[in-house]
Amino acid sequence: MSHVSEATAIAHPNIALAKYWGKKPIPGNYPAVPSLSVTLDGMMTRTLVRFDSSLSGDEVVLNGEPAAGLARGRVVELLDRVRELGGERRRAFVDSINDFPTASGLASSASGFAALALAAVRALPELGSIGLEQVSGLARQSSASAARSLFAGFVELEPDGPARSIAPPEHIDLHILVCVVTEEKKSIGSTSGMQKTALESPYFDTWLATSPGIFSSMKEALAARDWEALGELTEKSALAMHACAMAAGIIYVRGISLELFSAVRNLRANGILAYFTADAGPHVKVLVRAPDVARATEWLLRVPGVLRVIDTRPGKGATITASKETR
Ligand code: 2P0
Repeated sequence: MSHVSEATAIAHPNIALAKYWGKKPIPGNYPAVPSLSVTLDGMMTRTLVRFDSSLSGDEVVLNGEPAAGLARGRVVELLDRVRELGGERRRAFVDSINDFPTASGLASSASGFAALALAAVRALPELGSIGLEQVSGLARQSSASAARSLFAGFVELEPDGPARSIAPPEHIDLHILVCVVTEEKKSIGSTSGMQKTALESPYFDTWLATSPGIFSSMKEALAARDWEALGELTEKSALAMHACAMAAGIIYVRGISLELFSAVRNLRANGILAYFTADAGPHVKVLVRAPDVARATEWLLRVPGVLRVIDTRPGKGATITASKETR
C-alpha cells in the first residue's frame, strides 16, 4: 500500500505598488530593494501537491499540460527544499491551474509559487509547526514576489526581512482594474530581465539608491490613507522601474500600454483620481476608488486593443482548501 499525503492551496497574485526589481548578489533570491504590494482577490491559482511513495519521479501538470524543462525544474527545486526541511523522500504529483493568463506580467509566478509552497508544506504532517513566514521564505527563494502572496491586503517585503502584511484589505478604498491587452506570454522573464538590468542599465545604481525612499514615502501615504500620494508614488515607482530596465534593452510595455498610461492621466484631468502601474509585461493596472470603477472601466475599454478589464480588490492571503493522508 502506498503512502500518500496531499494538500490543496489557493493563492492570489499581487501587484507591487512599490516595485521589486533586482536581486542581492548573494544566494537565496533576496530582493535588492524593498517592495510594497497588494494581494488581489479577483484572480487565483489553485495547486494540489500529493506526495506519493509509489511515484519514481515528480510529476508536474501546469494548466492541464504536463510541464517539462525550466517550468518543471523550478517546481521540483521548491519541492526539494520542502523535502529537505521535512526529511521527506517521496516524490510528488503537482497539479496547478490559474484562472488568468500565465507568464504575461499578471504575477502568475507570485500566486503559483505561493500556492505551491503552502500546499507542499501542509501536505507533510511533519512540517505542521512551520508558520506562514517560513512558507513565505520558501516561496521567495523561487520567486521573490511570491513571498508577498502568502499574506492578505497590503504587504511589504524588505531585502532582509520576511514578507508581512502591513494593512488589511479594507484599510483603504481601492480597486485595481487589470487591463488585459494580450493573451501571449511575455518575451523576457522577470529573472533574466532583472539580471540584464543590473548588468547593463546605466540607471541601475540610481534605482537601488532611490527605491527605498519611494517605498518609505508610500508606507506613510498608505498609513495616512493619502490616496493622491499613494497613486503618485505608484506611478513613480513603475516608471522608474521601466525606465531603468528599458535602458538595458528590456522593454515590457507596448504601444497599447502607453496609450493606457495616457488614458489614465486623461481620467485624472477629467476629475477621476486614477493611477497606473505596469509590471513585467504589457498589461496596465489602474488604481481607482469604488465610486469611480464603472466610469473608469468604460473609459479604459474604449482604448483600442484592450481585451478586457478585470476588477480586483485587495484580498486574502494564501489558504489551504483541503488536505488528507492515507497509508
Ligand atoms: C514586483 N515584479 O515587485 C516586480 C515588479 C515584476 C515587476 O516581482 O526572479 O517573478 O522570480 O524573483 O518575483 C516579478 O518578478 O521574479 C516581479 P523572481 P518575480 O512585483
